[in-house]
Amino acid sequence: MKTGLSYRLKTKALKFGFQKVGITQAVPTPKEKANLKIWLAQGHHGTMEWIEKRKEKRGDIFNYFPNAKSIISVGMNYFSGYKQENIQSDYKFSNYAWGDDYHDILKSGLYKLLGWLKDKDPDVKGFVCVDTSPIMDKVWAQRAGLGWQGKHTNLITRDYGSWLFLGELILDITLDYDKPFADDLCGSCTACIDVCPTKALGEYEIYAEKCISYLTIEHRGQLPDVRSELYNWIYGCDICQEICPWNQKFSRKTDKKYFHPREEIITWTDENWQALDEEGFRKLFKGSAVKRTKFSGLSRNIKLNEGFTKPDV
Ligand code: B12
Ligand code: SF4
Ligand code: SF4
Repeated sequence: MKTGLSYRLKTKALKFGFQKVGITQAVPTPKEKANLKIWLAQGHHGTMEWIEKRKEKRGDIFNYFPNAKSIISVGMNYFSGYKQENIQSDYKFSNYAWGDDYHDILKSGLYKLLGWLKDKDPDVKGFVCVDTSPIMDKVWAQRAGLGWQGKHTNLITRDYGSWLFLGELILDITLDYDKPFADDLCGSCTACIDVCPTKALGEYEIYAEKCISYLTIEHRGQLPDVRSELYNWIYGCDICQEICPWNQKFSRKTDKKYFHPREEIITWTDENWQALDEEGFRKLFKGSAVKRTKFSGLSRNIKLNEGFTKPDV
């Protein structure tokens, strides 16, 4: 119904800066919960104890928000059009962190949406989630019809590829629901699995403990001598998404300048990165998601990659 609340919420979400939006019913997710538990039991979370600690919530939305009825799932395109080749340095830096912190940007749009709804019905209760809440963003996005989880495990959309951030507004009211995205458009392709230099991918499964993104961002403290395993990446890794035909064909440039690379990301040489100190780190990454590694994490990654010859991947 084009005049109903659900329709108006979706129109507002698009107006507040999201490119993709869908609504799904809050339901138990026993299959995903079971997969999560197996994945944890096999140790694929590495040292990310925070996933283990809140697994009951992550696997079952009602353990997080008992009155949940509906989930509005949103996606925001962050593809800036720049490529790794545009970066002066041999060090590689994941494109999702080139600009401003996506958590703040998506949350601001979702709070606007909640505010708009509360103006109509002050009794509505809602939770805004972006990445850090103990729920599975990709699972809800697929159920809300945004796209499918590719073999590299990221959510891919037909119209933007996978360069999208995900977020949710969980509500205690009933809405009209979209159809889940039922197709798996990976087909017989295995490009992401084949290209991953550390063999961190099975089909639709990630062994995070081997993933460069995990090693450079999430692993705290000293890394084993993984010089050759970081493949020059000093923050995150984009290899499996760069190779994906859906990104090669369907990425669309965002006009949002806050996702474009900060000037230093493009112009800095290896020597500039090697000379980065704590004060410089704080200035350069103010308002950026890179804060997560702290200075100690990023400088550890830079040191581990020193003198490493750029491989052909
Ligand atoms: C933990 C985490 C990581 C970990 C683990 C990655 C992962 N796939 O779980 C690490 C640090 C490695 C990571 C890396 C990245 N991340 Co991350 N991450 C998360 C986080 C916080 C939780 C994901 C989660 O629940 N993992 C648990 C595992 C079990 O889930 P899963 O891999 O999706 O597994 C499902 C299926 O694969 C399947 N499954 C699992 N095992 C098996 C086994 C078999 C045999 C089968 C058939 C199925 C199966 O069932 C699971 C449940 O449905 C989410 C935010 C959130 N709250 O959801 C962001 C999130 C997934 N990350 C995101 C991003 C952008 C990245 C990076 C691209 C960043 C970068 N450039 O470096 C990389 C991508 C690496 C990759 N190939 O996935 C985005 C992805 C957006 C999108 N379009 O999908 C999210 C959604 C954050 C956001 N809100 O935008 N991330
Ligand atoms: S992000 Fe890099 S290391 Fe991790 S699975 Fe993808 S290609 Fe492999
Ligand atoms: S590279 Fe191929 S298999 Fe991997 S996610 Fe993309 S389409 Fe799917």
